[in-house]
Amino acid sequence: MKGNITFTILKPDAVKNQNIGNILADINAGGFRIVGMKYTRLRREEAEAFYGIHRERPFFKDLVDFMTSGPIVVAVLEKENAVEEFRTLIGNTDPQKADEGTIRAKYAKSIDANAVHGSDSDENARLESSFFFAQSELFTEEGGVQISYPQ
Ligand code: DGI
Repeated sequence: MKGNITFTILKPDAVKNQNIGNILADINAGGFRIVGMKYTRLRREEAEAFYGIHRERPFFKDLVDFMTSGPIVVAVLEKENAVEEFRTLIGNTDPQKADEGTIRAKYAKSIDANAVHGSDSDENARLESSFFFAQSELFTEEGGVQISYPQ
């Protein structure tokens, strides 16, 4: 069964360009509920850990530099089939290739400054949520905490 939770980051470019409100409006209009949200900034070690899977890629240093360059908004979102639905809403990693109307097509400038992150699997959605949020900081539709984190 597909999970109903995904995790997003409104990246430093989205914050700098004052697109927090626009992007959150698109997220709500896309049928997602906000389950948890924070305004924060990544330290270098945190960005390296979060993007650890890309450690060997040539763009890793640029990615970490960019993700630590300013404040971000992190959020946990709820919708049926959330991971896939959210990736459709944000569009291709490269905004030049993103479908018209998607968040990246509207608000991203380049493949590295691409406005938003969206988890790529249910497992990563839980893992990434647990990176930023305690279970007690997440509020599902019924108001209760519903996300079970891996031990
Ligand atoms: O899941 P996505 O964010 O769509 O894409 P991903 O998991 O493949 O890559 C994570 C981030 O790394 C992406 O949002 C931007 C950056 N990135 C990915 N591929 C490239 C890249 N940055 C540069 N400069 N060049 C790339 O080819």
